[in-house]
Amino acid sequence: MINRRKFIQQGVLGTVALGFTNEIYAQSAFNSIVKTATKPIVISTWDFGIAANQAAWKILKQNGRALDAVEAGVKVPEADLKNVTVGNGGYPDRDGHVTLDACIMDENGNCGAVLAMEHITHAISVARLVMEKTPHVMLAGEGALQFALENGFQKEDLLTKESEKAWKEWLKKAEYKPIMNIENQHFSPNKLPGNQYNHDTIGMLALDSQGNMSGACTTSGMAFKMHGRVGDSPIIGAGLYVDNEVGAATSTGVGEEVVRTVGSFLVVELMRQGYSPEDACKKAVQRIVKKKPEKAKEIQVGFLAMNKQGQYGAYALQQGFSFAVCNEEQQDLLIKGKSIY
Ligand code: SD4
Repeated sequence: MINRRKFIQQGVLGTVALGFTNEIYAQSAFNSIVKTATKPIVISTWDFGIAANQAAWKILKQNGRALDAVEAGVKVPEADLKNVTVGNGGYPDRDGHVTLDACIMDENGNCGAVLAMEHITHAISVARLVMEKTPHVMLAGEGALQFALENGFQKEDLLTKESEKAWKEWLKKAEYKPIMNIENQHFSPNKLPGNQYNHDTIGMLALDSQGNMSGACTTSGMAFKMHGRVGDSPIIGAGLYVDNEVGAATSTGVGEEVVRTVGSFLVVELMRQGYSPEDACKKAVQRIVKKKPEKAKEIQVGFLAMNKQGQYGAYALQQGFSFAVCNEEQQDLLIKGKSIY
């Protein structure tokens, strides 16, 4: 009760200090109080987030650390051979190499990433080791693989028969030209009817019972991309950002546009200004539309965010974005993200 009163007072002071209308701040303060009760909580992008959240939940429900939860969670789609957009079995680049991008960030602002790394299923675990065992934040390509092998990971062939077949089909007509947004146009494994768009990077955000937040993001990136292409997913601030004082955000979709707007950092900074997670995601999506109105109609970008109180939200450019939520009350909630178009 003491905490609750204190929070409301801070909310009112915040209203004055930040210059927001009472209505906006009162609304978010109210929601925040309600959501505080849901801690611990984990959320993640797309339908496959449900299974990933379950793995994270096993750790969170035993009062485990959010960092351990997000790593365990995203390892599920990384290991799923049927998933052609994350980890082992992901579609290759135009030269037939499966190259993985991943990053992780903890409650203390520590972070690690691997870029365009080949031959290791659990890119997220290598990213975590970069964070914990090196003085660096990012390792790329051969260097990332070398580091993984030095730390006990085994070299694997990540190109499945199915992915190889899809790549060879693509080569027949594509003239070796990568297509932006290709998941939507030709090869989405979960192709949606009508004008709905789909992408499939997993971004996961967790708030643990200690009140600490962490996030993880992992992908095989855009299918049939140029060799060496890196998207938003392993870039701290673009594909993922965590600020334990404010909240966390992650992204999915055409990474180039997310990098251009430093999307996840933008979402967290908007939450710092007092926007709810959903409104912060919407503002970030609107920024992309404003900068490139023509392009924005053609591509998908989605943001997912959670604030320090466990309040969450998402927004996408196009229809079709979904995210999964897991806490004590609801184990496998799937929410359809709102969208601009
Ligand atoms: C990227 N954002 O590499 C990632 C992957 C993605 O559909 O979501 N692709 O741009």
